[in-house]
Amino acid sequence: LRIDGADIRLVRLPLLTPFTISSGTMYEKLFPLLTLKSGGLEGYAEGVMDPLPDYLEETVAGALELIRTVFLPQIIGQEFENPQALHRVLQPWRANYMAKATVEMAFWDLWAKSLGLPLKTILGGNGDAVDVGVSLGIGPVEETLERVGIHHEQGYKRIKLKIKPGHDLQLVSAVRAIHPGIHLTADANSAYSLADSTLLARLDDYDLDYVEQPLAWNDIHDHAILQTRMRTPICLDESIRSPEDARKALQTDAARVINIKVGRAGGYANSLQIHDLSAAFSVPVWCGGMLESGIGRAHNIHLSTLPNFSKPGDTSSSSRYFHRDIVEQKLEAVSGRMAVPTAGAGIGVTLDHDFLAHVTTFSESLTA
Ligand code: OSB
Ligand code: MG
Repeated sequence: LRIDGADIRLVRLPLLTPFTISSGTMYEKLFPLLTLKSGGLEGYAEGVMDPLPDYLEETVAGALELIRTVFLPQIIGQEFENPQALHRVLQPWRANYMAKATVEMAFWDLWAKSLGLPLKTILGGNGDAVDVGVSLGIGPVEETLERVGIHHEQGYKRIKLKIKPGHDLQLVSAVRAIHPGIHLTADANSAYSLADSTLLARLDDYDLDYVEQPLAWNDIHDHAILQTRMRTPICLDESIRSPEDARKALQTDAARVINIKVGRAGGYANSLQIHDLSAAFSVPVWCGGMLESGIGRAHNIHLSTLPNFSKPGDTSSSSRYFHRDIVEQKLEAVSGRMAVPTAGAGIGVTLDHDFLAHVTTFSESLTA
């Protein structure tokens, strides 16, 4: 499959409500949107990096520059037999997993379309819908309790609470008191250190499915120590970006659950390996999210159909975040299930070009 050209856009989508995690607040979703072209076909993907290096170290500005000036010139006009061949070209560059993922994911969509198959099929997945939960940003406890009630009522399969120092045990205990039976988790986005072990171990009283990324974004070692001090399973998100990261975490019991975000982990080649390696260690995985638009959500849903994605993902209804999305299909959960999009082959969604033009702040086309 020859890559004839590409469109790279910068898209700015307003968020319906600000989203706060331990490291900061997002007021809008700014992301690079990539189209790779071959013949009459187009493959799509979006980058999940933030404008500022607050979740991980990549940034929108840095990634956009790297994709435009290094990655795309390297692959446009070139022939790739399959996505692994493209992966081998990008893999030698150090880190920059989110920028690499953007390019690789768009190629997987393009390749699936060239074969006339849904993306899930070439990834090795099955089924027409996946289980999903919601991720609730940091806010007043009363308001969070109300939102938990609404989403539980809607049938979401798991509620994830964002926590940070000073906004943790009291919140989790208040939610658990009202909802003794629900699947509940907490995500700290790296807000704690080993010095907080005693506090973190008190989460054991609330029967969480897991606690997500309590310690540093680039740590594995301290998570292994923390796991010896608490019963609640530790789930790693930020720390797992490659199969090597996953192996080290699995071997040392630093992760009893892994959150796979294909956009964080360098793309599907890495994500599939992390998925398989976790399965070999009997460690379940689930599909995280980064408040993606419909393009990234469609990718996430297809990935979630793989067999070891045995816990609910974070791909909740698009309408929770955006008043209008850039894809023509409605990606809405029904009773905690998200249907796999099927509008054509590949990721199964199509761009709403009218709306996209309104929210595009930069656009460039490259050809061979
Ligand atoms: O850690 O999973 C995270 C959003 C932005 C940055 C980091 C995270 C999140 C979420 C939201 O939890 C998941 C979603 O609804 O897309
Ligand atoms: Mg997380």
